[in-house]
This record gives sequence, C-alpha cells and structure tokens, in this order.
Amino acid sequence: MEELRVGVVGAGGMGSRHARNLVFRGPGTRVVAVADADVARARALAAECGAARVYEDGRQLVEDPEVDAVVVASPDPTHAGYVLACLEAGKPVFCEKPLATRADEAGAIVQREVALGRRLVQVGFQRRYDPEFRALRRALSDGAVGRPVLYRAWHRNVRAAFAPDTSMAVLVNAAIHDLDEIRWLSGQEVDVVHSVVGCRVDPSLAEGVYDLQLIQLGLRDGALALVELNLSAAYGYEVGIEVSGDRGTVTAGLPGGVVTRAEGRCTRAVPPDWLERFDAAYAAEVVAWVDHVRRGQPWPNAWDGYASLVVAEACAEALATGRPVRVALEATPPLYGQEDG
Ligand code: ISE
Repeated sequence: MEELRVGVVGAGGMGSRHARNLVFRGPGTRVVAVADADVARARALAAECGAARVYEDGRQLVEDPEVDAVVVASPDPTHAGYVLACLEAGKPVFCEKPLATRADEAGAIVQREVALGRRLVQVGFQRRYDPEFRALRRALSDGAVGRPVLYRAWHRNVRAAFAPDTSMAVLVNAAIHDLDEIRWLSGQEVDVVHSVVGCRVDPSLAEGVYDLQLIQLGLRDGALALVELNLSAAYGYEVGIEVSGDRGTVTAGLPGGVVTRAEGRCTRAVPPDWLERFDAAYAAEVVAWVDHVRRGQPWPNAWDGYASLVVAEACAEALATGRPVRVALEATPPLYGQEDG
C-alpha cells in the first residue's frame, strides 16, 4: 500500500502531538510538510518529523501536490477555512475539534461534503477512541444497565488552556467534547437544552465569562444529561461519565492506576492534562484516520462536528437568556447515516 503523505497545519501542542503520532506510532504515513504562522515553530516540528517542506500559510500546504491528506490543528477560529480549502482540493482532512467556531460555518462544510457526495472530514473527538469510553459504550450497547435514562458527565481542567473571552468560547473549545460524547454514547441527538448556569471561578476572566458551567440537556428519547464543566478545577485533569439505566449504572473516568499508601495517606495520581490522560486515544484516532482515508469512511465525521456546534450554540442561548432552548437540528443527510467506529 502506498504511503500517505500528510501535511500538518499548526505546529502547537495538538499539531505536534498528531504529527509525532503519525510519524512514530502510525504505520504507512509520512509527514511531508508543516505550516504555522510561527515559521520557526513549523521548522522545528518539520525537522523532528523529517518533513522537507515548511509553510507560513496553511493554504499553500493544502494546495501542495506532494500533500495527499491534511491535519488541521491551528487555532480554533481558523479550522473551518482550512477544512473548506481541503474539500476544494479534494483532500482528506483530520480536523482537531471544534470543526468550526460557529454552527453555520460547520453547516457549510457539511453542505460542501454532501455536494461532493463523499466524506473527507474526520473530527478530533478523541474520547471516542479512548479504551475506557469505548468499553462503556460497549456495555451500553450490550444492555448491561438496561435503558439509559441519565448521562452525568464531568470535565475538569487545572486551568483554561487559553483565556476565554466569552462563555461561548468555553462551550466551543471544551464542552464540545461532552456534547459529542453524549451524542455518541446515547446514539441520540439533543432535543432541548433545559438550562445552562455559570460561575466565574478564575477572577482574571471578564465578568460574564463562565469557566464553570452546568449544562442540563434532554435527549430525543427522553433521557436526561447533566454536564459539569470546570476549566479552573486547579487540582488536576479529570473527565468521566456515569450512565444510569433502568437496571444499573456504568461509569468511566474514575481515578485509576497505581495506588500509593505512605505517610498516613492512600493516594492515586490525577493526570495534569488531556495530553497525558488521552495519550492512547490520540494515537488511536490518527491511526484510525489513516485507515479511514483509505476506505473513505472518516469517523467521527463532519456531521458530528456540526451537530455538536448546533447544541453548543443552543447552550450559549440558554445561558444568556435563562430559558430552555429547543435544538433545531435538521435530519441527518444520508451521506452520514448511523454508524460507529
Ligand atoms: C482542550 O482544548 C481539549 O481539547 C481537551 O481535551 C479538553 O479537555 C480541554 O478542556 C480543552 O481546552
């Protein structure tokens, strides 16, 4: 099988992580080009990955005929533009989440793919490749807890990875994972955002920017979901979910690993960030992407990226108005169908 020649747009934390995973943990690929507005950073990553080409402008990388497929891991607001450029060039693209920062931009990507009649976009919702979350998904589909009626998720960062200037930015950069996770685990679309309330934990944030949000959702099958998102939890990075069914509960994300008993204490370590917590998932998702590129079946796909943004916008509206917001999501186009990875 021919080697896939990959170009990486964005040489920051996630771009570097994906590039290294492709080079050192992903068989059948070569990273041939790196682009970043900070050319020195692009050059350093290119040197590490053995990539010959360096660009300041990601669009030039997308158009490079030596590049077969693209990883987009630039700042969130630039994602949609690069993904559309990849679709114009007919190149498969792995886009770090979020697919866009607004639902209408993500909707334009879906429309473009539907017009092309093939799927070229995979979105970096890495939790879908985490062994523990996948085991929980299997337990649910095996009926281990009966009919799921409540999804109770938590998502805690030590501190925000960036300085959010709006509560919407918090939803789009961080809660988007939880919204996708609930869609994936339940196999349901969100029907209504019952409420979103917020609290400013980090006093350096502007007033009205909530780094702690509690999100209550209703799913189309009548099940409920509650997400606790806290970007300023200080003590470590934790992500988990408990799903209650009508016969039991199943939980992923409880502290695991080595237990130390010393000095009158019994302790387990909590990871400092998502790079450590989801190390295996990040490797698995790009390895799967390479395979998906060959089969033309990226997962999670552009529809997943779009649907989660529609819910995020409804959450922002519920937060701003204090009222429930019905989620107006059109029918899934047949191009996407019902699937699991
Ligand atoms: C970050 O951008 C991620 O994608 C992490 O997975 C998430 O947990 C974190 O909250 C985001 O800021």
